[in-house]
Parts: sequence; structure tokens; C-alpha cells
Amino acid sequence: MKKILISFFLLLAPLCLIFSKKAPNFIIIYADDLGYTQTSVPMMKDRPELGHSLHQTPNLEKLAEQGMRFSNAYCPSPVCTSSRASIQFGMTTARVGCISIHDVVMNKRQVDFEKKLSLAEMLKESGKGYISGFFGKGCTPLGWFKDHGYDETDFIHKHPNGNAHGDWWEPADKTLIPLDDPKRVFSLARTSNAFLEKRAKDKKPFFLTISHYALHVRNMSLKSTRRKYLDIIAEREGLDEEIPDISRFDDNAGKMPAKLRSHWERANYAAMMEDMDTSIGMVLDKLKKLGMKENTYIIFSSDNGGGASNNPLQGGKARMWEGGIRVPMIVAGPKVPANSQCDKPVAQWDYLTTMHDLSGSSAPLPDNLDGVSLRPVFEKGNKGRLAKRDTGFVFHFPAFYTIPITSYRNGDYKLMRHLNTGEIKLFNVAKDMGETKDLTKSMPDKAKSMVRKLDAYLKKVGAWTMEEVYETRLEELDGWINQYKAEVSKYKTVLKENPEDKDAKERLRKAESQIKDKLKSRTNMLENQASSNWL
Ligand SMILES: [Ca+2]
Repeated sequence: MKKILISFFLLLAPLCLIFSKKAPNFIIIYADDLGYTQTSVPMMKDRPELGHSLHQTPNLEKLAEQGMRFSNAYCPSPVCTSSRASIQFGMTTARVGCISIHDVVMNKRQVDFEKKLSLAEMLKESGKGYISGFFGKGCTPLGWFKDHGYDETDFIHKHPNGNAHGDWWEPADKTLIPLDDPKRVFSLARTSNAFLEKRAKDKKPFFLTISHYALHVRNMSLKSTRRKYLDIIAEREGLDEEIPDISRFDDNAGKMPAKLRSHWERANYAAMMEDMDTSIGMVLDKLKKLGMKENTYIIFSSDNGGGASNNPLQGGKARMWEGGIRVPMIVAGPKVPANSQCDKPVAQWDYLTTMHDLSGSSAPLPDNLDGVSLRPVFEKGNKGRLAKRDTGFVFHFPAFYTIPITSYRNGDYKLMRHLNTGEIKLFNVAKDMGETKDLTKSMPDKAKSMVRKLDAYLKKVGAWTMEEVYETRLEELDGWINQYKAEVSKYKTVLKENPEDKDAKERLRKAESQIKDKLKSRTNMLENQASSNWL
């Protein structure tokens, strides 16, 4: 059905091109694991302390001066994979049916992402002649992005791009990434710029996603950038000696004095951040040089909260506190006022509806999207009136491997529910972004009404329940354990007949080690299930 719709709207394309002015371009620059307070751009202009005091991101500062920063922007999930699926389809992770990289229920139910309308497919349907490119880190369950409407991708390996592609040049043989291309930031900029040059020639409207491997671990940076931060830190700390640049990957890593190790790690992280910023600058400069800047929306954000401190926000990556899901977001483009700020809560699942609106597409959208068009706030900031969201912002996270909490923001309030214990917390995150004052007792009616709305939403979209997730995980582990037990008895029989069979010995050893491994995973899951921790 999706394909028929696409063909129908493609037939209309030439007509649209004649009668309408050129549709705008879109560039999404997606950072990995970048926390709310980690760039040098404070997401609230009147609170400079929300900008990082060490990290320097001058190109993001420039972007914020040209456009709008968002103080209340949310990624869909506190972990990579589910955010990346959600943004693609304009739905919450609960509705998409993907809450983490190893989502046992998603696998069991064989969720088919190809049936859903992606950002690139939505733009194809507009009939405006969009060319879409996706470069960098992908989304494991989605497979190849070329299967989701993207015309150009850099998926040149055996497997679709995951974390390993940002850590190793070639995952198959674990060849190191060249030292002059840490986290592939510069090759990513070059690939992106080549895409832009082609669009400057063919004059087609485009949508480009630059999906950075930075700042996910393993942290890497240019030696020259790192030297700069090693010196800044030495000066700030009043050290008499220079901090040596001994990478932990070098043969002499052991020679780094222990007291200097944390300085080196900070310098390396700051340098990785600046290298990513430099790469962003390379693309934005190219865009300007090609004369395409005026008609291009640039959206910068992160897939989840930072792994390090997100102070004053609590928690970080894989946590449902603000530190895990409130992320930096900067937008620049046609009619976006310069040096402006929007405080209305927005989420990345809004991008699809927003881009549909801004592209001028008249092709229908699916009727089960969670996003609303952000065009009113892009153009008017806090004065822009957004369409009413049916429930609010639901961040469902029934994870079997870490603290399972579902968060739900509606207006100024955020409800959190622990999925093991059912315990509730309520915060006014507009006034109390650090989530320090639990209002459950002072506002019981508010809490109750939010619980009702949240439950109705989760039921409506058929969200996984925590019970189902634990049950499915146990089924999976027990299935594997039984399978390996069968292998153990098979190879024991083989060895009885032929005690010198090397292959059987090796297979027996592997199966026994797998059983041990899966039993450990089983214990870990049961421990997680019994936990009532919040942080
Ligand atoms: Ca991430």
C-alpha cells in the first residue's frame, strides 16, 4: 500500500515542480550521547551556567546565534536505538514498538519497520523531487536505510552502521580508524559535502541526516585538539608539569601517572566534542558556499542524554530522569528568528510532521502519529501555537536490563512510574528541572489524572508491559539454555565414541560457556526485576 501511494504521488511530481517554488531542504545533525549541558551553548540564554565551562563548540554557538535554541527538547528514549527508530517514524517508542537495542518483545512479535512511513519516504510522497541521504550511525533493527527510502547512504560494510563503525574502520578485521579521522567525524563531513555538491548541481531539494558516532564511547580525538585541552586543564588546575598525551591505546599507556589520568580523559572528551563541532562547521560552511543556506532548515540534537554529568539535571543515558531524555536542540532556517529561544516542550518524534508541513507536502500522513508540526514555534518561538497533543509526551521504557521507569510529561509536569514497584513520582519540570521536589503527596489528584492518561495511551498503542518483557526475556534465555544443553549432551556422546575429536571438544567448551553466560544473564534479569532503585 505504501508503495502504491508513493508511486501515485510521484506521478504528480512534475506538476508540483512547475507550480510551486522550490521546497526547502533539511539537514538533521544527530549527535550520539550528547548531554544537555555538554556543549558551550546554554540551552537557556539567561542561564549561562548551562553551557559547559571547558568544552568549546563555536560552530554550534554560531548556529544558535543564527537560529533558535530549545530549552525543553526531548529525545524519544534514554538509549540510542529506540530514539533512532522513533524519530524516523514520528511516533513514540511505545507506538513504534522498539524500546531498546535488544527488544525481546519487538523480536518476538516481528515488528516490521518497512511497513511504517519513514522521514525519507514521507518526503518522497510530497512529489517535490526530494533526494535523501543518510550518513553515519544507523539503527540496528531498521537494517539498511536504503530500504527506508534513502537514496544515498554510506553503508559500505557487511552490516548496517552501528557503534562499531565509529570505533573501528572495518568491523570485520577490527582495523583502527585513521588517527586523523577520530569517530569518523571528518570523513562524515566530506561525504556530506559531496552530497551537498551534487544537490547544488542537480538543484533538487534534499534531506540529509548526518548521524555522528561521536560522542559515544570509545572516546577519540585529534592529537592537536587534545593537546589544546590538556594545556587548558593543566593551567586551570595550576599544575607545574605538562600533562603528557599518552593515549590508553598507545603501548606506553601504563606510563601515564594515575593522578593525571582523569585530566587526560577530560581533555580527550572535550577534544572529541570540538572535533565534532569542527566537522559540523565544515558542512555548514559548504552549505553557505554553495548558496543553499537560505533555503535549508538545520536541526541539531542528540539521541539520548549524556553518559557523564548532566548537572543540574539528574541522571543520564539509560535513565528516565531529565538528564537521560532532555537534550540540546538548535534549529536554524527560513523564518526562524535569529538568536531566539523556545521553551515549549518538543520531541524528536515531531520532526516528521514538522518536515511534512514545511515541505508543503499535500500527501496524507498516517493518522497514528504522535508528532505535531513545530512550524509555529520555529517561526514565532514561545508565541507559536502548537496543535494539541492527544496525551502529551510518553517515554515508555520497560527495560529488562536496567532501571525500568516510564516518564510522562504533560504541560509543566512530569510523572515517573517505576515499572517494578508501581511507585510514582511527580515533578514540575518547568520550575524544577533538577527534579528535586516530589509533588506526589501535595498534588495527588494531578498524579492520579496523569496516571489515568498515561495508562490509556499505553493501552491504546499496545505498548509492551513490563511483565511481558520479563516473561519474554526469560523465555528467550531458557530457550537458549536448553539449546546449549542439547549441544552439550550431543558432543559428550561424540566424545565418548571418539575422545580425541578436537572439533567436538571445542564445541562442547563453547556450549558450556554459553550456558554459564546465559545463566548469568538470567540472574541479572531477576535481580533487575527485584530492584526498586530509581537512580
Ligand atoms: Ca546514544
